[in-house]
Amino acid sequence: MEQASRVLNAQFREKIMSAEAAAAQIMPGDNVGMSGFTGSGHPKEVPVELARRIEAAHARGEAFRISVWTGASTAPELDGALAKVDGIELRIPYQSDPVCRQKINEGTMQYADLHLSHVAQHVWFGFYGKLNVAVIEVTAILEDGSLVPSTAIGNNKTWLDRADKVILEVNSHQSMHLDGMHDIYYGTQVPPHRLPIPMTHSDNRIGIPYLRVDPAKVVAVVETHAADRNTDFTPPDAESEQIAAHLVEFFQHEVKLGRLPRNLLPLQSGVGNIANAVLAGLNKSSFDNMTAYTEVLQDGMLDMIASGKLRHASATAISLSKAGLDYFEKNIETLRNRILLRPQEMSNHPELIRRLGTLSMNGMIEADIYGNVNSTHIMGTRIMNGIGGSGDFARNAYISAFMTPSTAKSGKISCIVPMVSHVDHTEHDVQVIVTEQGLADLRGLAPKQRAKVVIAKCAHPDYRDMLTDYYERSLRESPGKHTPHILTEALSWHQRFEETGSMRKDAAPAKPKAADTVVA
Ligand code: 0RQ
Repeated sequence: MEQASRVLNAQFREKIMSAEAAAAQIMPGDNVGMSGFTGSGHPKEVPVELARRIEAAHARGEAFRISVWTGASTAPELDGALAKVDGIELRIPYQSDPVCRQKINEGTMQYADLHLSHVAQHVWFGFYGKLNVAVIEVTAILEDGSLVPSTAIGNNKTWLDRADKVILEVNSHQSMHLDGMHDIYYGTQVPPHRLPIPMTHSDNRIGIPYLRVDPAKVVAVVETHAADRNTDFTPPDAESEQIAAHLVEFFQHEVKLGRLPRNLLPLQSGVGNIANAVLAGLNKSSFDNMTAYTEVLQDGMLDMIASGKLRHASATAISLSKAGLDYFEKNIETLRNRILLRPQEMSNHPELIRRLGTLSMNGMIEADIYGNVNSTHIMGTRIMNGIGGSGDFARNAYISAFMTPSTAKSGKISCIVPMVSHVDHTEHDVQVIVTEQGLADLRGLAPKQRAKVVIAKCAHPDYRDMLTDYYERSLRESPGKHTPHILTEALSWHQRFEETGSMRKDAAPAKPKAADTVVA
């Protein structure tokens, strides 16, 4: 069906062209700032055409790679398409695409894994060089040239302000109901001119509903009609339900002690199935009138709004399943005053997270007995996704919790280890660790006290004795008794997994691969 054009401004209408013609404006070596955050609001056509162009250039033997800056993760038609043709030189600040991950881990793509709150300000400071082009999806361009943002804001404000050239994708698939649900704050300054951000509650509006752009910089407007990634969530399994139950019980306990208000404090929830299960658990709990100050609004939060448990949610992106999107469209009149989308420099701002006092709940890959957390690297060297916003929240939250099942890969990996193989969140930023086994409240505990609680509450029974044995021998043999370790053994569990496919002590050694055979 022919869609009515959403480019309502005459000056912008003159710049409408094909995605192919727009992609031709991007040059080898360019730094390109694209929209997109956790599979929503990313440009749908220009990156695909750019990938074709890059592929053709490579076939002619010409070098053509760009650096891709976004809000967070995108989708196969952006990260996937560009990575597949080896078109990305450097990727910042977060990704979760399988092809990207493969290229990064095989060493053919550079990836700088950044705190999401750092990105906009570092670009303003000039730390990453010049931003040559911005490619931004919007929902509509209004008569006066204002841009109605899409399902994700991410770093779009900064890209539009800083880029030399701007390409706009106007996606008529995005709901016009989004108009009015955004809050773009234009008051940020660079030091020494910074002022306090005028927000005291998570539902405060402090900006305007529209993005703005200097029309002189806009080199192309492309009309698209395509859906976001809209990934379906698997229903909560027993393990994630247990994790959720431990957290709900912990919050109830904190309320009883008067350390949390009855409606809690603004919730921040990470991405993925466990995070959704925790939200489902909160939705079934006795808590009411809750709020959220988070990055991504997933189905779990929508369900909480629908049930009336969540009064208001502030985020930078809406990332829903198809069913969630359907619900969003049908119930927009109720939802519109309960959701506010902000730039990620606001959703992840340390000043605001600290002031509002969020309850932060993020996934992790592993934690060690002293409470250090690895969120990003498999066996210490292979990137999974990235730190995303977890560090912004962990360091500044009222309470920072990290959660994981106690084991991975059918029990062959313990997610509680003697020493993490990569550190994203240090012991200083981790107050609570939760697995299906239980919850370790580490607040105010010294390292040796922490180790005992983490092993007792969080480790899987199959690994508890091994951890206790390691800890007790460390206590005897470690030269320092503050954070005891046997350094030659601290990472041996990971090494054993690499060699045998299991962290268990009784694991049979793997057969040597042909390439590993030593020829005398
Ligand atoms: O592997 O994909 O091969 O099945 O890691 O693990 O259990 O499905 O967990 O989807 O909740 O993701 C930390 C990655 C957890 C996520 C992480 C293997 C496991 C599986 C995924 P398969 P699960 P989740 C706000 C906050 C950082 C960013 C963040 C993440 C795969 O939460 O990216 O928090 N966090 N942002 O089998 C080896 C271990 C393992 C392991 C799990 N110990 N060793 N493999 N796996 N534990 C949002 C944003 O910032 C945008």
